[in-house]
Amino acid sequence: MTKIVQMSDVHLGFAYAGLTDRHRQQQRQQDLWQTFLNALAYCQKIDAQLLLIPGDLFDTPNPDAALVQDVQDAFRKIAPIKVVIATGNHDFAYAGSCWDEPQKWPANVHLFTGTWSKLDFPDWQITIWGAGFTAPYAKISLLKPVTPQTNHWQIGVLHGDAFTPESSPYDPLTAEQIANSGLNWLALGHIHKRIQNQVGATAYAYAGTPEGHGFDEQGPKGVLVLDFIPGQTTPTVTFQPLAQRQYEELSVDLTGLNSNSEAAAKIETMLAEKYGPDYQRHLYKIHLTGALPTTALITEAGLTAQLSVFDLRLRNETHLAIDYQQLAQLDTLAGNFTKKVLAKIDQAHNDQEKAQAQLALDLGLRAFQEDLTNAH
Ligand SMILES: [Mn+2]
Repeated sequence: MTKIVQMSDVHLGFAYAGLTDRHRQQQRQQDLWQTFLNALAYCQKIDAQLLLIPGDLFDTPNPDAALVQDVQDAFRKIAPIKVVIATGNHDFAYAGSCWDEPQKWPANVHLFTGTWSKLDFPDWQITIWGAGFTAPYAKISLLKPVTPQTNHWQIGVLHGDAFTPESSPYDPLTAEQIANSGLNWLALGHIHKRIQNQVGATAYAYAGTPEGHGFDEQGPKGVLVLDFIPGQTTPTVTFQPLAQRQYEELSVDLTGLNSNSEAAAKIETMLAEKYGPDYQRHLYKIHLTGALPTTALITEAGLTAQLSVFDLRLRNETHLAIDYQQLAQLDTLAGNFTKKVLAKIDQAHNDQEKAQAQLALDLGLRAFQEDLTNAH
């Protein structure tokens, strides 16, 4: 049996500029590097023969020279594990790029930096095929069909877009093309989400990024372990989580709660239930929903101060527990104000306008606290 690890879209050198706090930004850069090293250590731990990296190992086509050297050293240390890299749209190969100095890459590393070609591993009954980006775009597909062989694995390593091939400038790969590729397995990079599929006799997967880069890359992240078992036509695939931290987005209903400490307690309980006792290490975007009592004193700053998590973004979508329609009938300042703003909410052109008007209504009504008490 041959054991292969598939990892893609690491984007080493990514700056995490979305985090404004410098320390958190640095921590995330360390996390990314640590996950890369952990993935290599994991290959050793499970005795993998090969590590496939289908593109975007680096975040840019001209990564820092020191980073490139560190990556080369890290790969050298895991020999005799073979590392097979295909360049992607972010780290495409060009004359003078880091890929262009083969003598600097350790002997256990093989690079696909141009047109479709192959690499034979006769002892393992494996041929690895691949191609690499040589520019930010590859409008014509880089994949070429190969001849299937019995008792021999044909494996492809490629950066490309199998999801919107009709319009993609990133090595478009149609289902038909993959089905006719003659490959048993196609290791793909480009989509940062973990996706596994099969068309015809060819199975393929995006491992997704091993460490998220932002809230558009949520949930557990890691690598794929591929077990090529004699007698099977496609490998057995297992997901191995490796990310240091996760990006998570959720809604918490604060209906009836009165204080920051009550709200924080409810959120903490929910996070511990969903993400385990280690929940504090993750990054959260939390939508606060529900109907708050008009007497509630819950503030974004106060709640943030009481919630100890690595990164927190709160979205206030709560409203006051008031019968707005009933209030709008009253000929009072609060009643007339409510009537006017309800009309604005009604006429809002989009959700954002609607949310803004709702917020204005609730802020205004808090100012009319006394009238509200009379109205109930
Ligand atoms: Mn990528």
